Amino acid sequence: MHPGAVTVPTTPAAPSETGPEPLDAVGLSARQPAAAELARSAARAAGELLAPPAPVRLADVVPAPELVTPDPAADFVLAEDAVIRVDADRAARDVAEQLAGLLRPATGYPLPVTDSAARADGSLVLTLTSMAKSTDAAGPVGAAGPVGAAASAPAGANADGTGRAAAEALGDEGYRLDVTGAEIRITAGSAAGLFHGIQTLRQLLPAAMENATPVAERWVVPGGTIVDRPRFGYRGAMLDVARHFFEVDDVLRVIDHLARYKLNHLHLHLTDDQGWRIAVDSWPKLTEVGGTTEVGGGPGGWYTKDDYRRIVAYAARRHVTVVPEIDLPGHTNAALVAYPELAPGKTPPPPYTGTEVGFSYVDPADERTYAFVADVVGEVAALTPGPWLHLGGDEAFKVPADTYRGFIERAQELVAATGKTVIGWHQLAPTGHAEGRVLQWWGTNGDDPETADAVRRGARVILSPANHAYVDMKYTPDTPIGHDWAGLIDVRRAYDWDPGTHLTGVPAEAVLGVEAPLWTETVTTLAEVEFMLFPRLPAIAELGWSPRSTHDWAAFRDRLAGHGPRWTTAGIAFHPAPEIPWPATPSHPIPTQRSRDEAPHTT
Ligand code: TNX
Repeated sequence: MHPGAVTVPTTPAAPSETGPEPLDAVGLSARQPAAAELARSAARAAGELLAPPAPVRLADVVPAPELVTPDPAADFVLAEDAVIRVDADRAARDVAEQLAGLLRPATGYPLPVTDSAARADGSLVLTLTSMAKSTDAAGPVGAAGPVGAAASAPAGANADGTGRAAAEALGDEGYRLDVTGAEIRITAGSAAGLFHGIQTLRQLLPAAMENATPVAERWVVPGGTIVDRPRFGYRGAMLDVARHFFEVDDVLRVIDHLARYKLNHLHLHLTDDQGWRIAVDSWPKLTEVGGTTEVGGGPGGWYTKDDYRRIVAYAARRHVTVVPEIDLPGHTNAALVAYPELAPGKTPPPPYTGTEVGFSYVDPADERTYAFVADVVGEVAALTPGPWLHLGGDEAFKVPADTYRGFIERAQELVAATGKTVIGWHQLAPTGHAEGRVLQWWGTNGDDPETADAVRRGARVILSPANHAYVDMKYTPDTPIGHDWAGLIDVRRAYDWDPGTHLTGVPAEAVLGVEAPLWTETVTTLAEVEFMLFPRLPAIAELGWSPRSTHDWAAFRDRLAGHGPRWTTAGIAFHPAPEIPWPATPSHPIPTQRSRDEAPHTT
């Protein structure tokens, strides 16, 4: 019996709690508890009965889970001697290690990760069970994920948490979380599902969990069951590292932010007029020359191949797939500065550090351009474990429509030859279909016959409507950074739309998912990146993950409010949007040992 149980123990305490006892005066064995031990157990149990409820409610998770069944009588309290038990499966074990890594800093507990076959008497147990064979983030996560209405049946229907059928109902990314007084158990059919499950668990612990060093806290998790899986297979954010360059460590931190909210794709906008950010061995001047500029005249920068490998590996461990974008044929001034032979007039343009768009393009009439495209997409594809390669295709204003079509169709073939699947901005729509291709919608009117037609020809769509999902837009007129060409986007505007019905003629089945792009013309530091992402990123994440039946602004607003103190504790910058009822003071003051012993728990 562990200290988190709420029933008075009727069986003797496990020997490991107190150590073996000698026979007492009347000859009772160590297995029969002495009066003092019984009294201790009873006091502990009474303490738990009187214990305050968990400060977080089981339903407070963002994105909203598919099915939540609270059991207030079954709260779990993490104790110092808890262990994390896990299947022998390598990928599941890695998730368990990551859970330990999340829990150890603030609790200061050792939380050893052990084999699930090993008995752990007297300890609290977190069990991660991968019932089906684990999959890796390197696989075609987005392509294979549940799409649109396909995921609408309630996962809880046959998810009994023990059988293969249950694992199958959870799909590629679903999980089941059972919290009882005795243990926390996360069950999934894949390592990705387990990973999403630990993100949920993290949110159910007190906000003090986000501390980087040990704090005194009652580490209570609300009792009950969550059965959860995503609505859409592709849930992402884009970081424009071309307008302003961001160092590898900044990108890794953004990946952590994605993972927290169960986003599974990071789209990197690697090239634009103002800078080329990914090393290409066969065209070295792309970075050596094209990488040294950025908006506003700063030094720029670029990723070596090892830098990029570090990013994709870090992402893969967090079940995030990196989508590299090489923007073509427009947005290419930096490449033209490096290689004037690619420019239409063969004369080098001046480096560009402004914020206009639409003036540059690689020469579609020169064969050398296609050798360039083949080399670049070949090298980038070889570095990228995920299934996607984003070709850009936006705002090539100076390229006539027919020429544009010919260029894109050849470029699509060159991508296909690398084994990757094309994603492109929705300007690709009028060009010929390529097997599996995906169009990323960034318009503002919800009605685009060309995109609807491309969908009829087999394309799928990622929704990034600029007037809802563009997190480079200002929140309010006085937001110090950001654009407003697509309007102001407060949290409600980011949240209140439906990817399943947003685009006329694009049914939910054709929607691969959602993405929040962050363009960085005005964004120069990690803190500014976070300020633009939070709290809008969790809003977009919820649209991508949660069943439509959970959509409710008032409920979202209240759930989101509890995340403010978490971000503050974790040192994440955010916009304290006035429409969110943030707790006035830290929602959960960190008690001293004394106040924990004497005062009721405040929330
Ligand atoms: C439009 S969206 C662009 C980008 C800009 C962005 C600024 C898209 C595909 N192209 O080049 O950075 O607006 O909001």
